Order: sequence, then C-alpha cells, then structure tokens
Amino acid sequence: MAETVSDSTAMAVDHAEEKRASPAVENGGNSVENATGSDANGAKKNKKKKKKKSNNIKNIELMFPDLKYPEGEWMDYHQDHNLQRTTDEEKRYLARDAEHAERWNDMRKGSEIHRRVRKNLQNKLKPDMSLTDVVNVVENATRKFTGVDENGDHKDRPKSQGVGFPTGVSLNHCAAHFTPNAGDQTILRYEDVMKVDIGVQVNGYIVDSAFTVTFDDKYDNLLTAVKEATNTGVRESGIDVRLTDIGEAIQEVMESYEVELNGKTYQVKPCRNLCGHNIAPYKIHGGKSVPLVKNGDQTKMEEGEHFAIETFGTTGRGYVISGGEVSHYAKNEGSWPTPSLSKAKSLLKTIDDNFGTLPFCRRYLDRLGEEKYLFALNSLVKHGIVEEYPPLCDIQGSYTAQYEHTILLHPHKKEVVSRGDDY
Ligand code: HZT
Ligand code: MN
Ligand code: MN
Repeated sequence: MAETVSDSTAMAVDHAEEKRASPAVENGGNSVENATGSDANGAKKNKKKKKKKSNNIKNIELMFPDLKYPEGEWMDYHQDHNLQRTTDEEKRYLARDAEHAERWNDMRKGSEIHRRVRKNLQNKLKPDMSLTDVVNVVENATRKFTGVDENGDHKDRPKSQGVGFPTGVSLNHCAAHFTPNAGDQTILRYEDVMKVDIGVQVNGYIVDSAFTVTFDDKYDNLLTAVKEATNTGVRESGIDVRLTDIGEAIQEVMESYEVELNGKTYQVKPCRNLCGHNIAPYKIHGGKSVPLVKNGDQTKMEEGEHFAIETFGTTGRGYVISGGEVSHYAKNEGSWPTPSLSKAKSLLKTIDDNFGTLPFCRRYLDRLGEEKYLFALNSLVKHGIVEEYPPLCDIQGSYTAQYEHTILLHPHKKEVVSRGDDY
C-alpha cells in the first residue's frame, strides 16, 4: 500500500469539440481517481454545444503531427522496490527504457486510438441497438484512426496496424469472447450488462482494454467491485511481483462488495478460471496468466513486459464454461504442413496475409470476401493450425462484469497506457 499514483503529465487530452456534457451511458463514464485531461477543456465545454461531427474520426497521425503520442498514467512501483534505487541506477533505468522508445510510442498510439474509439461508442450507445451495429461503430472507427482503410501505405500491409482482435460484446452471464457472426440479430436491451472488449494494434503491439456498459443503476455495485478489483490488480503489478499475490489482492477487493438484485443479495465473486495475461508482438497471450484468485502461481512479472490486467466479477458460480457459437479464432504459433484441402489452404493464406497470429472472427473473413469457409476453417481447427476461442459464460441468469487495462512495466515505473477519463 506504499505506492503512490504519480502525476500523469501528458495524458490523453481530448479535443474540446469531442467533449460531451453527459455520456449516453452511465457506466464507463463514472468518475475515476484519475480525471485525465478534464480540466484543460472543462471551461470550453459549456460555451459550445456543437454536435459531434463524424469527421473527428480520421487518421490519428493528422492530429499528432510529430507522431509522438501521449503517455498513459504513470504509477510508482511499491516503495520497497523504490528505496533500493540510487541515482546511478535511475540513470541506467532511463537508458534501458529509451531502447524501447518506439515500442512505447506504438503502445501509446494504440491507446490514444482506444480512448477515442470507446468515447465515440459511449456517445452512441443506446438500448435497442443491435450488437452488430455496436461492433461496427468500434471497428470502423479503429480502421479510420489507424488509417488502414485508406489507400496507400497500409493497404498492402494489413497487419501493420488496426483492429487488434474481435470486439467483444458479451452480455449478462456471458463474460467474454462473444462477437456477432453474420446474421446475428441480438439487440442490446435496457436491462443488459455488456462487456465491451476492444483491441487496437500498432506494429503488432496490442492494446487490450475493456469496460462494462449498463443502463440500469441496479448493477452499480457489481461494476464498482470489478473496476476496483482491476485497479487493485494494476496497483499490485510490478517487476518481480508473484502472479498469485496479484490474484489474492484482486480476490480480496472483489469479494468485499455485495450487490442486491431483485431482492436477493449476492457477494460478488471473481470468475476464478478467467485471467489477465502478458502480450507478445502479434500474440494476445504471451504465456503468463494473471489469476483473479490466490492460485499459488509463483511466476513473477518481469521488466519490459506488457500485461493486460483484467478482472471479471459475477453474481453466478464464479466459474465460466465454453458455450454457444464460436466467433473468435487465432492461428497458433509454429510452422504447419500445407493443408491438403485446397479450400483450407487458400483460407490459411487469407489468415496469414491479414492476421498472422492476431485473433480474428468470422465477420473479418466475410469482409475480405471469403465465402462458405466454415468447413475449411473447422478443418484448420481440427489440425491445430487455428485455435477457437468460444464464448465463456457463467450460469444462466447470472450477471458478469469486466474491466481491463494494458500496463507497461518500464524499468523505473509502470505505465497504465490505456487509462482514460472514463475508467
Ligand atoms: C483470446 C482471444 C481473443 C485472450 C483474454 C482476453 C479478451 O481468455 C490467457 C489468459 C482475444 C483475447 C484472447 F480473440 N484471452 N482478453 N481480452 N480476451 S483469454 C486468456 O483467451 S489466455 C487469458
Ligand atoms: Mn480484452
Ligand atoms: Mn485481455
């Protein structure tokens, strides 16, 4: 508890015209400890009541002419780690950090895009929207901000930047990995609890961050529990910290909350078989898992690593199982024999060319013009070339919430790169 949150200097300052008096949803917009960049534009907010223009969504490089993107929230490591540090060490830390300057800047670009994409969505979300409309708002904005839908540089390099993974829009008892397939008619309802999980990648560096959307305030304690649990995971994270200890801290905070729904009181439970994870270039899961409970894993976080810290709370069993139609897939690492089925071979080329090992979904294959590919896709899955990531759901009738941030473990401090003024 000795660590402090240091000033976030260059954080995410929105353009004045992007500020809205009140978001259409009440959740993501709940005030957080760190009100990022809100003062700078606060005064202008009331003067103009201009309608938001969609032409604010353009290649983000046009808004940052020097191509240097704002830093996230800086956070000190625990004091005991800090106290050992001498001035000489500090200098060596900074020199070591500078070796990764381009990587950090790519992560900050992805994060700035993430904040703008989710702000745009939060302004548009209303009950009775279809989930297909929701994911299209997110993914079309991501493509515009990253410039991948333009002619030119990125056209022939589809993996250079853009959507990092399928937009998750999992409802109620489903916690993760739902995105609509073609023809899905699901509508977002006033009583729903929707986890919006958005990925943006720049040169393979993936920003992975998620929040929960509700319209009914009866879920507020559930959302607060999970938001606080995630912030606890972020605070506890650091170089040489054991993963089990992060899980223990998350669990303690999560279970300290209760939520009353329709006359019944629930102690909020962590989903014990869901995890945060480190992230490697073009690989959403780098091999380490950050538990939401004390699980005994003695593995430590290390300098230079990049983690998605995510927690899920539930009124259900606290254990998710795969269920429902699969939408999410990713190619497994390694070299594979050429598929004998010609349709599988050509589908694999589409996957290699457009995603590599980045996760994708059926809609992304549809928009590339692939048709009747399901048999071929399932054959790639059967041969272990492609992995499926089915929806992960708690018991029927339960409600799950999620918050997630991407953090960077610099030598001297950690950076909550995806932090915004919304969560
Ligand atoms: C898999 C497929 C995707 C990674 C976590 C996650 C969304 O549950 C080790 C720990 C996108 C992400 C992932 F399309 N998963 N973060 N955001 N889902 S995971 C995982 O498979 S593997 C957690
Ligand atoms: Mn995520
Ligand atoms: Mn994640």
